[in-house]
Amino acid sequence: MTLGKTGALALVCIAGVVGAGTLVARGQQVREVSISGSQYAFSPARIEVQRNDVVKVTFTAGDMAHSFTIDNYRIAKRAWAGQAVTFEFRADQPGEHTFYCNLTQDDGCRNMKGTLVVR
Ligand SMILES: [Cu+2]
Repeated sequence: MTLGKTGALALVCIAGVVGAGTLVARGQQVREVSISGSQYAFSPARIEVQRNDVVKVTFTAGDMAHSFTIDNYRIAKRAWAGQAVTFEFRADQPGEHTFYCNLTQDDGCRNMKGTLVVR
C-alpha cells in the first residue's frame, strides 16, 4: 500500500464518523458563558442554554475564592480570588439545575445560588 492510499482511507474514516453524528452532532452549538462570583452572589444568577449545547463556562472569582458547582452534572470548579477557570460540559440533562458555591470556609458562600436552565 502506498502512502497516498493510506491518507485517502483515513479521510474516509473521519468523514464517516462525523456523518454518523457521534463526534459532532448536527446543530450542536457551543455556548460561551461568563459568570462571576463575588460578594456571595453569582452574576448572572440565571443561565439558559439549549439541550445538548456544549457550554463553555469561564468562571471568575472576585473578592475571594469561590466555586461553581452543579451536582447533577458533577461539576465543581474552584477559582481563586481574582482568577478565572474555564471548562466545558454538554447540557444533556434538561430542566432547572441549581449551581452554587460549595466552599465552606465562609458562611456567606451558602447563599451563593443560581439556576442553569436547559431547554
Ligand atoms: Cu463562595
